[in-house]
Amino acid sequence: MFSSLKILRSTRSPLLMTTVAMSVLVVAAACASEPEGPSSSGSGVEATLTPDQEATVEAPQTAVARSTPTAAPDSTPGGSSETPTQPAPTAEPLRKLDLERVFSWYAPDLPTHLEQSPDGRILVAEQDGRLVEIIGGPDDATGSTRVVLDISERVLRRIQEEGLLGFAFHPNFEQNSKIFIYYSTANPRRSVISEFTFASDGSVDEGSERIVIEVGQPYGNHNGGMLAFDQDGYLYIALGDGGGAGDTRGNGQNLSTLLGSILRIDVDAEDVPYAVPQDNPFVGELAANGEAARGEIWAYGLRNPWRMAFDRETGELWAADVGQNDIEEVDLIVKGGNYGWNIREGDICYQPSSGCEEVAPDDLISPVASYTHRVGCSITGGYVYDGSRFPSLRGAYIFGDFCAGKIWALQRDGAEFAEPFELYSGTHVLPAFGQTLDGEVYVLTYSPGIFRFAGE
Ligand SMILES: [Ca+2]
Repeated sequence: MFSSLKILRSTRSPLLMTTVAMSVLVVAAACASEPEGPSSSGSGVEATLTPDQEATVEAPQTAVARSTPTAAPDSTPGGSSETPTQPAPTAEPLRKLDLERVFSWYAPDLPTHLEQSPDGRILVAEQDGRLVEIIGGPDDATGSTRVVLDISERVLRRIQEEGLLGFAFHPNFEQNSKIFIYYSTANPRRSVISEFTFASDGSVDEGSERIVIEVGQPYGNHNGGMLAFDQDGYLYIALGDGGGAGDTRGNGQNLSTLLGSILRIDVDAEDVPYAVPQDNPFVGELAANGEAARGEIWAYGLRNPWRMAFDRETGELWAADVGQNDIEEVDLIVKGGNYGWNIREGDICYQPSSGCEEVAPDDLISPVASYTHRVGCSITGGYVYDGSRFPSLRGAYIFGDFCAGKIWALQRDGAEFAEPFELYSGTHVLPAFGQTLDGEVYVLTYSPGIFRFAGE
């Protein structure tokens, strides 16, 4: 699969810079926005819904009976040598659910991530640069919060897609108290992934920062930002295409740049900030431009993977890739996979806008589910539900749309994916989800507050 890298013809052409009328909705972190930077049209804000689009309610156009993306024979998601087992199809039908507010005393300011540490503490990332611990249970009437880290001084959030965008606890957190954080910073504009260490008082020692990797960002949008560790202890980093609109620099298909990719690195290597696992797919390969491929890349052809997560049971990696003008997509990420951007948006041609098959590699991987901008504006990836409160959701991938306020469950039967089921439709702005150690899924909103499913 990886020895047959194709040399792609340059297909640069003047971009169709579709300007979509703004709605009243806030454009946020994950929204598909147009250039912010040298070639900016000035607004930095686009691709929200027009009022008539908002009024359109229809079932998402989905990928029914899609087959599982195939990887090289020696590859399994997460790098494990074991064959993932698929959860048995649930016998219980899905039903519409409500959302109920939890941790009611806490209204996170622009939340981007919620995760529970291996020792049981629930932390929320606030985009301006704070890491907040929630003290108290979800059903408690009162509780408190504690800012365990505030790096807002070093975090850049000039536009709404920048900021503190993700964190992950080291797999050996209980031994080493390490946490990894993704944030945007300036001069030059770049993404920083750093290791920090908790102090004995339970706060994060701001002075403990060890920079693991920095990635230059030509524009402020499309930063990805999710961090997650696989079952082998490697850190995965979601990066967008560098921003602007339409990926004019071709980063999505360029294996010699880290942009437009999901990386897999070893953060525990001795004497170096990080190491490249030698079983990564592009180690020693050449990019189409003749330059060395970046060995850090695990998968590519991504525009702005806004949230990714491992299935705790199978080890598979799910990602939601935000579309440009038309298609929002859910991808099952496999080793070496090329997810098509900017040749394709979803599984339709983007550049060239027709006949892209003629220039596309034959191994582009289609989304396992997708919907159009008639349904929403910007996908927000979630988690494979692994909790006990809603047995019917077990094994389903939960995701939503940032501005449409909809949440879906994507079920599968082995390699076949069902049409996503609309679990919830409301007015919440949905920047992110979170999952706790018990497998329950939480919904982060700007409403404000943190919610969970209710009402089954
Ligand atoms: Ca794609």
